[in-house]
Amino acid sequence: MDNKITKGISKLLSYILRHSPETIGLKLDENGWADVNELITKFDLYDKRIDFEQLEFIVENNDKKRFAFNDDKTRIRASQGHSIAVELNLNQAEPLAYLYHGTVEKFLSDIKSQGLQKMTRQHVHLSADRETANKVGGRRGKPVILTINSREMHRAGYKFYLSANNVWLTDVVPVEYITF
Ligand code: HQG
Repeated sequence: MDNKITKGISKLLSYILRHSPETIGLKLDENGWADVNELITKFDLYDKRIDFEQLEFIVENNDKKRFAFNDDKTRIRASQGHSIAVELNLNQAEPLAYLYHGTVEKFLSDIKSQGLQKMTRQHVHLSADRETANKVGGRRGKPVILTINSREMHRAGYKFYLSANNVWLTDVVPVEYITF
C-alpha cells in the first residue's frame, strides 16, 4: 500500500477511534471497540474508502501499532491515546527504574507546579526510551525530555499500565518524581 495513503488513513482512524467516532456516525462499545464492517461502511458513507485488507495492513504495519483487532478480527480499537472515556482493561505492570516524557519548554512552569497531568487524554503517556520521548515532544517544537522516577512512584503505590503497543500509562506524575 502507498505510504501516504496508509498514513492518511491511520491519522483519520486515530482521530475516530480515540477522539471522535461520531464524526462518521460510528459508535464504540464501552471498551473502545468498533465493529469492523460498520467502520468500513461508514468510512464509505463519508467518502473515505477503505477495505478490510487495507485495514489489516494498517493494523499490522502501523509504525506504533496504534490499533488492534479482537481475535476474530470483527472488531478494532485504538490501543491507547483516547480522550473519550473507554475502559481498556489495561494490564497493570511494574515499570523500570526510569520512564520518560517528551514535552516542550512552554509547558514546564505548569508541569513544575502541577506535575504531569492527563490534560485531554485518559492517561499521562510515558515511554521506556528517550528516543520515543524525543519524538513525542518534537511534535510540538524543540523537545524537552523529562525523566520520571517510576520505580519510586510505583513503590509509593502509584499504578502503571502498559498498553498493547507498549506505551506506559499512569494517572498523574507528581512533581517530586520528575527530573527536569
Ligand atoms: C503537557 C502520541 C501543562 C504534556 C504520542 C503534553 C504519545 C502539561 C501535553 C501520545 C501538563 C499533552 C500522547 C501540565 C502535561 N500543564 N501541560 N500540568 N502535564 N502537559 O498529546 O504525551 O503518535 O495529550 O507534556 O506519541 O504529548 O498520536 O500527550 O505536551 O504517546 O499515537 O500537555 O500521543 O501518540 O499532550 O502525547 P498530549 P503527549 P500518537
